[in-house]
Amino acid sequence: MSEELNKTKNGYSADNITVLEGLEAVRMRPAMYIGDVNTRGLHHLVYEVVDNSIDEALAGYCTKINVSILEDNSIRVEDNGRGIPVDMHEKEGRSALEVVMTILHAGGKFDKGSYKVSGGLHGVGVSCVNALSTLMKVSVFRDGKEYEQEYSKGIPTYSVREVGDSSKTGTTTQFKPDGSIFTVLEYNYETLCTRLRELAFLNKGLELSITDYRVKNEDGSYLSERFLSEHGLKDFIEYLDGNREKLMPEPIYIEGQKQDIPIEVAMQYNTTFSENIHSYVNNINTHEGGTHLSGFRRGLTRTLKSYADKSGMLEKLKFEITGDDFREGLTAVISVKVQEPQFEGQTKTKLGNNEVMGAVDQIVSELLTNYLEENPKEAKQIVNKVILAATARHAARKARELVQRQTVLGVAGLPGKLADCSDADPQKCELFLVEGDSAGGTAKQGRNREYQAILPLRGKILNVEKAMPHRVLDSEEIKNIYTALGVSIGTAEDSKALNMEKLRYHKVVIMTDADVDGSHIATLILTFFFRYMRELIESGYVYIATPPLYLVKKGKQERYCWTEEERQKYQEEFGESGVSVQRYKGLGEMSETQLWETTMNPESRTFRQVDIENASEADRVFSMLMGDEVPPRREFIEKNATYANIDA
Ligand code: 0RA
Repeated sequence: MSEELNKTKNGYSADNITVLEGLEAVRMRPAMYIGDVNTRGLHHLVYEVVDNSIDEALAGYCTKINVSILEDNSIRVEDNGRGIPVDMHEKEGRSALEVVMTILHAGGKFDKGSYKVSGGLHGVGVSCVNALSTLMKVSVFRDGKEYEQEYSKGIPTYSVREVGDSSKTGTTTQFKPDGSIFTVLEYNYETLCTRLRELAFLNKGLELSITDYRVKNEDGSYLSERFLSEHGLKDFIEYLDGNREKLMPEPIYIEGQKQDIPIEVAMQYNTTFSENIHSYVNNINTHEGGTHLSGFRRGLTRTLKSYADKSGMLEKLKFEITGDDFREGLTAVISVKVQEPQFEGQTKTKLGNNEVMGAVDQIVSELLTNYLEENPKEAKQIVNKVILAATARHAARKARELVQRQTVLGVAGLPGKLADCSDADPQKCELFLVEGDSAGGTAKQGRNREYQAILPLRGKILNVEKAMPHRVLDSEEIKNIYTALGVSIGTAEDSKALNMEKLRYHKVVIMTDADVDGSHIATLILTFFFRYMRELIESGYVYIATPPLYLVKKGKQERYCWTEEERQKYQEEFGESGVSVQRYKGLGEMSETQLWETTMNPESRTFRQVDIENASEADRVFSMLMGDEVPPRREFIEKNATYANIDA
């Protein structure tokens, strides 16, 4: 027990007991505080610490934040802010620094009502990160001095001490996540880059950098990147839409303050058919939208509608224009900073504050009206785009009505190619989307027909990124997928609304060959789910099967291998002579028993669950993978391909 915790006569003061109980609670139920104890939670620790530095930047005192991944997967976050105060905290009877680092929700004690707006995972504060770290060290530079304190599992190992003189100001926090809590301890450089890049766009002028001390470049320097955005959300839009054909030379940019709420919006129309709106509150992505998003939609619809009416361009149109039509091919980012945000919804990512709706609506209406008046050429292009969208939607509705009528009349039924399972409980049932009829046949033989259904897909499905919505609905293979699932992919109001309660399988498994074509097909299917059935992914129902690449055999011994390294290892464990290696080029080369054992049997298979860690990045990557530009796609594939070596 540390000296700090033994300073009262009976060993513990009431305050200390509170601290211990707080830390204990976090360690007992970490997932309640940080979401989960897997990769996601591990990375959230970093975001939590960075958020504190972002707050200091929002207060106007910090311009640089640097994140380092150290060799042992410890994390160091440095900022050049004022430094966390180290003086005695009157009420708590200990250093303010120690209070911040050890007491749950301590953040608010300093900054309530002043400037603290940035996110945090659940606003739990850095003390949670501390509680979940075997080691944490904070160095504070202020008042011409350097101070420090260290902790183990959240408990100080010594009182705040002065280290020496220093002319700089700032805070440096270093921590090592606890291996007895987290299932994964390895940090992913790209994941952290994506969040830091996003933060740079959301906080223009703030410099964020990252260095990975585990990886050296060819010139001996460490892998590192620096993110600094001069134009904020405008740059964000350029980044997101880099691979799409734009309708106007520059994004529309709206910035201002209404009712003390800072509001920033950037938007751009492109020639695609999807709507990509990303909304943020205090730098947190509000996946479920909320009042700021509603305000934006209202302002946008009303302003464009009124402009289009006045322009006379709608006169020849024989049907009504709906809100959806104004958002087809629109990429937009909305960011608001709210003092006391109320988060609602299933994942607590829906803004509830009512006052924000009017504020965003007003500012969007005002500034967009100005833009349309000042840029008649762009304005006309937007209205034309809206008319095109309305026309396509009209056609799509007719196609959909036909499908629905067929369903009612029982004409459509389940797709003929579907080998369904016998159990009717969606929770138990799995649907395998299999590349090709031949592999489909093997899978049918190998499966457990009680709860595993097979739908063979003929080669490449339609690239939905490039097709009009009514063509998507009409495409044979896509129709097979959504009718097998039992859901329709749209209603007249919202082309993305799913009737999930009808979903027939709670595991939808993409099973393709382990080669370039196979991953292309998997990407096409994922793109379709992402654009038209996002809820399926968000609910955690989408999986990717991982068939093995090799079978290494010697006599009666057999090993399946999923990587090149595994193959080498087993070839050497088995000894070189008399070893045979079978390379599976496709699912069809496996016997039904092999396919069952390696890829389909719940006892032995490995599925990768698909999730959307970062919606804006997922959106960008899909537009790039499925778009027209070749160089960025090639670069992405070279960086991420697992199969490149064996197909070469
Ligand atoms: C409250 C007050 C003051 C600084 C901070 C918080 C602060 C916290 C963090 C966390 C990471 N980096 C930080 N930098 C600053 C300063 C009050 C003052 O100096 O008057």
